[in-house]
Amino acid sequence: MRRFVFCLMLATAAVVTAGICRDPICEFTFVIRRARSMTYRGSNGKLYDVALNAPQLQIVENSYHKRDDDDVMIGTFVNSSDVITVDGFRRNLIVVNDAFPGPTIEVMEGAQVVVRVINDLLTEGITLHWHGMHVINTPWMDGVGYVTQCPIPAHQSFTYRFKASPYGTHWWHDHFSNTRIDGLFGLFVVHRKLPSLPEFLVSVQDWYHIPAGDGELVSPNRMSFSGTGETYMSEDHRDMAVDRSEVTMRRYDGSLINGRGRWNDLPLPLTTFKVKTGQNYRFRVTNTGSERGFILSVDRHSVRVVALEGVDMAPIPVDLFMIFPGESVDFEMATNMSGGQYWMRAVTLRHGKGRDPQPDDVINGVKAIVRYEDVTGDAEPTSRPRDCTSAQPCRVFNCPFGGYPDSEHKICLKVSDAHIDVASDDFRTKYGLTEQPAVEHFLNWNGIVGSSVNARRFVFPKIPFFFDYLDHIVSCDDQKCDTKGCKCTHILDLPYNETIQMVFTNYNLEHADDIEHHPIHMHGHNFAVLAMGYPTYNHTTGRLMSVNPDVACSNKLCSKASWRDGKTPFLNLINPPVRDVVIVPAGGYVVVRFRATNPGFWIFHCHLEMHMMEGMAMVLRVAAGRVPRLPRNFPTCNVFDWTSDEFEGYQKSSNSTPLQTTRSLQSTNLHWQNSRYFI
Ligand SMILES: *[C@@H]1O[C@H](CO)[C@@H](O)[C@H](O)[C@H]1NC(C)=O
Ligand SMILES: *[C@@H]1O[C@H](CO)[C@@H](O)[C@H](O)[C@H]1NC(C)=O
Ligand SMILES: *[C@@H]1O[C@H](CO)[C@@H](O)[C@H](O)[C@H]1NC(C)=O
Ligand SMILES: *[C@@H]1O[C@H](CO)[C@@H](O)[C@H](O)[C@H]1NC(C)=O
Ligand SMILES: [Cu+2]
Repeated sequence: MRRFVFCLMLATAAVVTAGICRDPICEFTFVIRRARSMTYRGSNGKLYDVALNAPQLQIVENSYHKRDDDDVMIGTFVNSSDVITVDGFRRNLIVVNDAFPGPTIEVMEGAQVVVRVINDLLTEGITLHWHGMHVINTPWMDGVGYVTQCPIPAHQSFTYRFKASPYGTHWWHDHFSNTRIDGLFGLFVVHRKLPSLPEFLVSVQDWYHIPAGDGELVSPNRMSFSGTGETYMSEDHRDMAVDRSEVTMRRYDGSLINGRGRWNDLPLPLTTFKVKTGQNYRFRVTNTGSERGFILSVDRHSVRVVALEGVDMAPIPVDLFMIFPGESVDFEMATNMSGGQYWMRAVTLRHGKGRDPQPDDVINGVKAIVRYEDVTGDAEPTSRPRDCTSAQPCRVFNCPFGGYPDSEHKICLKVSDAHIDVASDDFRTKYGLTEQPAVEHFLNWNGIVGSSVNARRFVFPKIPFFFDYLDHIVSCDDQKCDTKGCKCTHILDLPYNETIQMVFTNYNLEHADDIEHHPIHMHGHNFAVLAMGYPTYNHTTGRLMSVNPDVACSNKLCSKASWRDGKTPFLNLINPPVRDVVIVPAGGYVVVRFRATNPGFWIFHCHLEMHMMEGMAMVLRVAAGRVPRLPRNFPTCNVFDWTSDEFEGYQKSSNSTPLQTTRSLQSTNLHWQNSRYFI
């Protein structure tokens, strides 16, 4: 089976619309199963390990297949397109329709998208979330385990059906546990009109050599039963960014562009984008990774950021831009070189290690190749990144901090420096920019009491919110939460069609050293980004000095806050950018506004996988009275319990009464079964 990357490699300069479904109903079937990288299935049906014998892949011995057994396959060379190479490390991963990453969906805005999901995993339940889709009128199609649906059990099937809206650069991924980081994801583009430029889709991600389940098991920060901490670095060894924020606790293993990278510089195939001179190209980039943001650039080319999550912005010329997990950034690039080949670079924010990070020569990242037509042969680019100088400093978009040390000659642009390309009256009404917000919520996202929002670590309900969930959640004890922190099912009510202003803060006054930026993702809505406030930083070292003074915390955990002296900072109410993920700077804030027009239960969370799993999430209960009814036969999942008397009653009566269904047992004993949704 061909992998997704090859579609990209074959894409040429012609405007590629072949992969776009233009029908009013677009149907897909996803068969999800586990596989292993760096293995090859022989024509004899056996699965063999392969290794690089540069430049080819060769079948090698392992404990099951030995040359001594006269296995004639050992030592033969295989075509790399028949092997999921990834970065050359052999591990258990997830394939969808035999592809890693999973298939891309490309449809026109407004199409009905149908995805039949067949869960052929051995044991795990899954759900698929259509990241960026608002699933209007069908909020239970949002694919969030125990929020909008029961997980799809192993060996079962579930069909998602929703309207492709809004248009943009999106993706889809598991949203029950953390299997998206094993490969259960793919890209998802919704076109408003057929592309006028040739396009490339780019997935950039960090990649770990320990499967997701094992990674979770050893995590020292789980909601319960903290693990032993292998693959988590002590503070002295953690990757730190230039402002001294922590990149992540997780040990770096590697990164991939469209599923390809190079562990230990193994000369494995990289993703190649074939271009022609004198064209304009659109690259739609999504960070599909779990923990690390990336800084992207293309050697010898300057790029224009033209869209965020695929929503068009006034173009911003930059040399580099950052992209954090969950975010999408589209850029355009003119191929104005006469020929040759150039590196596309994606490097993490690592600047050094430990609490006092000094720059070293470790560069964590991955490359892809931009290759002009004239290039033949196998040689790779020798291009170098542009030097940033005082005469010609580099412009960097989407910084989570105020700036770099002056000596680096890099100018930071905030996401709020972007502008929507057409700021119509409709646009301003849609995002509530023409009126005072009905409510304003301050939400503090950080690790102040473990990963939390306003010191509340999210506990998932035991049944999805579309059922009678109230007896199956852990209510928040506000007094306790605001003084000591807590674990609870944190719900925020938003009234229908009101203008909501939110201030995402990231203030950790308790541990001023513990700083980290969080990409916050809202389901069901996107929002206008009206302002971003950075902390102050030292222009010599680049390090964070003090938190932004605009916000005043009323308690130590900063779960209650307000504008200092009632003074709101400058808000762009004219032409702000719109997105559904935004990075919240450590020691700073972001102000967003939207209208709560989509009734449902929407999870709202940090898109760093570990933080999400550890409780940095909450649920927006939008227009509770207007939430649409579930469709017939929507699957239920139960908390089953019965008393010993009931049990004994069954023992006694079982000889005399005919077989009862469990349904009649449950409906007499568990009151939540009386839900109007129960079928
Ligand atoms: C490897 O497979 C690809 C895709 O099927 C094919 O185009 C290519 O010619 C093959 N290479 C070799 C050396 O057989
Ligand atoms: C290509 O365009 C970039 C950005 O506008 C410019 O800096 C560079 O000099 C151009 N290169 C050539 C060969 O024209
Ligand atoms: C929401 O409110 C706005 C502003 O009052 C109004 O223009 C719009 O029609 C309302 N939308 C709905 C769906 O009620
Ligand atoms: C910035 O850091 C440098 C080097 O550590 C130090 O000398 C200087 O005093 C700092 N500046 C401020 C304003 O703290
Ligand atoms: Cu986070």
